[in-house]
Amino acid sequence: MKRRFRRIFGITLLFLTLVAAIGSVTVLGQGGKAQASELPSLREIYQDYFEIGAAVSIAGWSSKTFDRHRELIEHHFSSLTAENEMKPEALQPGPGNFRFTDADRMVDFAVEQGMKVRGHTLVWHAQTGDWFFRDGKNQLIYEKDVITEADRQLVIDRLENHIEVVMEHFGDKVYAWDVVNEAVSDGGGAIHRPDSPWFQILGDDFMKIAFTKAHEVNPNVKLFYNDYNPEMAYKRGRTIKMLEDLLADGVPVHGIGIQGHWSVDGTTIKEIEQAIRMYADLGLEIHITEMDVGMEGFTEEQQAERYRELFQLFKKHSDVITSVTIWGITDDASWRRDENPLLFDGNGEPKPAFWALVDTDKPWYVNKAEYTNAVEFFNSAGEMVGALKPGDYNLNELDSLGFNLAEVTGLQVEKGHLITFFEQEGQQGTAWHFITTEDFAGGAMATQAKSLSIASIETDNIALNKPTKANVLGERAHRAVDGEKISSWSPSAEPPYWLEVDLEGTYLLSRWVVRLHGTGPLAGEVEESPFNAADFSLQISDDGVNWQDVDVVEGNTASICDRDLNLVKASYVRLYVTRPTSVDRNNSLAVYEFEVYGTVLD
Ligand code: 9MR
Repeated sequence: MKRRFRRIFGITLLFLTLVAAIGSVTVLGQGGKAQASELPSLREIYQDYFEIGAAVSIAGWSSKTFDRHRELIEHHFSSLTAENEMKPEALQPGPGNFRFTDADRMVDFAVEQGMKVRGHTLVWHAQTGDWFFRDGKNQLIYEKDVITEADRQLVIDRLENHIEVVMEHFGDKVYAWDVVNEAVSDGGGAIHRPDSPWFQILGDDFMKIAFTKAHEVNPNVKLFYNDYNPEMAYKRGRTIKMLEDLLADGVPVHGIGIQGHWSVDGTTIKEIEQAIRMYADLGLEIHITEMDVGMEGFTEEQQAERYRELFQLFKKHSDVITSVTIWGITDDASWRRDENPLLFDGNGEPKPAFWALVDTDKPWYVNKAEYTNAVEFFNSAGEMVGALKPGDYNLNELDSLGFNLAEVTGLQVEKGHLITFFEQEGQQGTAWHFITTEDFAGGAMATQAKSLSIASIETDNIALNKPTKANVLGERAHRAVDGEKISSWSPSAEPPYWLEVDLEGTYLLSRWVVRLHGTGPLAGEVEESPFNAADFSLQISDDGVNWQDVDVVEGNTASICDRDLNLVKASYVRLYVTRPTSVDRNNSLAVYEFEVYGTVLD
């Protein structure tokens, strides 16, 4: 069959020279770069859920994303935070020496664009001039053996004055302030971090003083306590205790800012969700204030998946999460630039992570293809000469072509998509499918195809309840495809063991999952176990006789093995296990479920 594809596709592209630049045929300029305003707008997508914000840098000494990426900022965000320009060091570098120029530029722009502004931050141990903490003799008060009442009062006056001048300057243009940033300790028994000069001089009173003053200056403004890791079990007990005490004391704290400097793995969704519930139970509003997801050796696709699951969580809790801010615009200007943690690359181009947020119900590549292209056509020089979005096309309707398909020698199909050429118009008759350029020789379709369609691939579990065979314990093999995660196929003899599924049709396979020993009730549903199958492979066949490996797993200990496939065609699949556990001489295999995802071809 594959050989026939090749022959047919030798003529396909000649035929496609008739395709016209109407409907969703896109003709792209050099490099195929899209304007920011042509992308779906995150601001519109999230308007019914929460404010979607970005941190921008404005000042000459910083990365100036505010000026460099104005179009992206306008298009995607409904809220802005100054990455550095509203910190004490920037606004009041010396006593009474207030500098608002940089921050004002951003605030004026936000007002013009109908955006909200989060103020960051009034009181912090970092990026704060040490003049705040010096006495009349220029001595650092927190280094003194004895801190007098006069010392304390001096620092309180400076704190209150800073809050007053800054909040009065911005007025209601700043609707929420991070009043205090990062006050909670990372370890030890104490609640407050010991290295904060505010704490060293004023003890925990500084929190109450700051929030009370801020509320007095502008009662319209929402007042936040902002920190890193307050969602994590190690830190949230202390954070909750601190906030509970403040609230019990009548201190006007309205919300918690969870910074959200995350990575692709690490803090689980469950842990974050628990924290969201706990803070909401205190009656606090929740802002995600500084989100970024470092890649740290993971792929852009994995990063996109993580952004997707985090935003799914935020949407689920959008009754209490009222704002989500991404800490920067482009990777090159991020404070974590080595980890490329943001939605746009250094050229301002959207990454998979951006596409993941466009619709969190779908994988990023499906979103991307719907808005840009699912198939790109290349000439022999490797230049893109045109592109098509998902849809159905009758070839003879597409005249006045914007690009010449006669010169097309290759195509690139977006992950999770399939281009199918049909013998007849209206997507009828014999069909020929492509998923990679590998099989695509160009040209040969001209005499045969009259229509084409481009679609994203459904991913049903196509092994579910299909006929099974196995070399050992065959009468129980069906338990691995019955959709029940408590029944298993559990051969215990001499490996190799194999279990075969007749798919009863021809499919393109995109993913396979095996739920092993550790997923079972007896093992206690653990994530890892040496009793999980160690070495095994997925094999495919056209006839149930001749088999070939398409994916090989070695040294596995995970309880769930979940792997993507580079779309392969098969009518039969087989799980082939050569090492049933990682434990010497233990040959007991347990497969609770063997799932294969794909789309029907015939
Ligand atoms: O992103 C900010 C970076 O440009 C500054 O150099 C740095 C200085 O401390 O502060 C960064 O922003 C921090 C934020 O204000 C508070 N939470 C942690 C952020 C990342 O360090």
